[in-house]
Amino acid sequence: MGKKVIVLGGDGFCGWPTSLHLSENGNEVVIVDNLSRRNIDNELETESLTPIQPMGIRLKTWEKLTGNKINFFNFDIAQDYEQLLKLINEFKPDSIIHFAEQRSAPYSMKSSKHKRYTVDNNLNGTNNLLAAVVESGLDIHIIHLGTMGVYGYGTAGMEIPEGYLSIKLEKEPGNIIEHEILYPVNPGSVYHLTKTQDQLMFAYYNKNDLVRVTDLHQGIVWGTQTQETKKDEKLINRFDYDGDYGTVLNRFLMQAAINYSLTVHGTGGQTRAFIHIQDTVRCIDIALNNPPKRGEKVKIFNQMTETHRVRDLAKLISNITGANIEFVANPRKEDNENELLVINDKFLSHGLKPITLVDSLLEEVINITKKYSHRCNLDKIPCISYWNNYQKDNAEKI
Ligand code: NAD
Ligand code: USQ
Repeated sequence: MGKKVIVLGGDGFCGWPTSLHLSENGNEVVIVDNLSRRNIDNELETESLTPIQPMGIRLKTWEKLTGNKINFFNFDIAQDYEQLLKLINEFKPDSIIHFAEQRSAPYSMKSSKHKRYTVDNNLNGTNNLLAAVVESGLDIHIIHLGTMGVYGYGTAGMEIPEGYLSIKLEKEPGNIIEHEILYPVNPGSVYHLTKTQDQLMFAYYNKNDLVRVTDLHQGIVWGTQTQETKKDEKLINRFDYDGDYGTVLNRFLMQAAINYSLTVHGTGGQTRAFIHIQDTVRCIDIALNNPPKRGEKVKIFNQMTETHRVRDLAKLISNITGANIEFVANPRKEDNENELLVINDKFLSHGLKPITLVDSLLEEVINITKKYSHRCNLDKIPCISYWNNYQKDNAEKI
């Protein structure tokens, strides 16, 4: 049976295709978004490579195609607590899916203004949501989009578990005590720092108020379209390629399409976790239909399907497209090389059949990056947000 779902951040890259997927599957969907992501594009003087439509056109197109109505509310969940509470009290959702955060690591590192905005927006938004769910008295399942980055990107020397780590401590000789703790956090940017703090808020409200929470530790999302966004060009999803919001794989695909050298940071030895946008929406559907019980601790899933080293990704794309590879100074403070092994058994055990990079790369290049390459502004490609003055000076020397 369909559920009543509020999607916070439903105009964004992950939120929009998720809203359509859940609507297609018979759920009653309401979107909340303050359009801050579109305003940030105005601030940065860039825009999505794909021609995304205003919310009104997106929703009318969807209703015309499917007969399904999605209601939209434009307000700020970090500032407009009363409006959020009123919506929850009136709509009485079964679930709330929380995408509504500032999600770019480089944007969060641009200046103290951007650091403060990211912290204010992300932490207030998450706390407002949790406080409103408690104040409503309703037993609502919150699904949050967290990040693999909470674990940090050092070499753990072990497989990264799904959220929790079992530890044994020798209190005194022969007396071993066992605990299960949240995996120790190690954020790499102010943005990632907010996600580590989100985790604590979920753990606290879950313990104190028995709020049911699923936290999805997602890897880097690549690709653009899903089965639903492909139905009409007016439903097209956003594609960020600029130096702040473009993520590495989508940037490389776009760069290959316009014969721009692939911008590998440093040695390209950073290993990261990835997932296709179509699998993101499937995973959220699985999470929606497998909620934790009341009183159960926060359910954490690693939402990723494969890991790759950045320079290997560049080589793969270069082999397919003939693109040149350029090793540029790394604007970030991060390990040059790291190993990454991740457990993702929970989604696989629920039947997820991952879309792999090798199978779908070419489709993305032909149908998206080549098709819309005329919309690309070359000046917006370089990453010019530096993690600290050392990274900046170092980049300027090269
Ligand atoms: P996005 O910026 O495209 O979408 C976020 C949406 O939330 C935007 O439409 C924005 O306008 C809205 N929003 C932000 N703050 C808000 C507020 N205070 N009130 C109301 N609306 C607000 O980002 P995305 O790529 O869709 O990411 C969604 C979530 O998934 C984020 O929390 C992000 O941390 C997480 N995530 C994304 C990726 C990725 O590769 N894109 C990977 C892992 C995790
Ligand atoms: N990189 C390059 N060249 C580029 C761009 C990036 O080499 O042109 C490198 C970066 O230095 C980094 C890696 O690629 O080592 C990943 O960078 P990214 O921008 O693709 O991803 P990241 O900053 O980690 O953030 C993205 C999303 C964020 C999400 C995160 C998941 O923006 O919302 O939380 O992926 S994860 O990486 O698993 O933490």
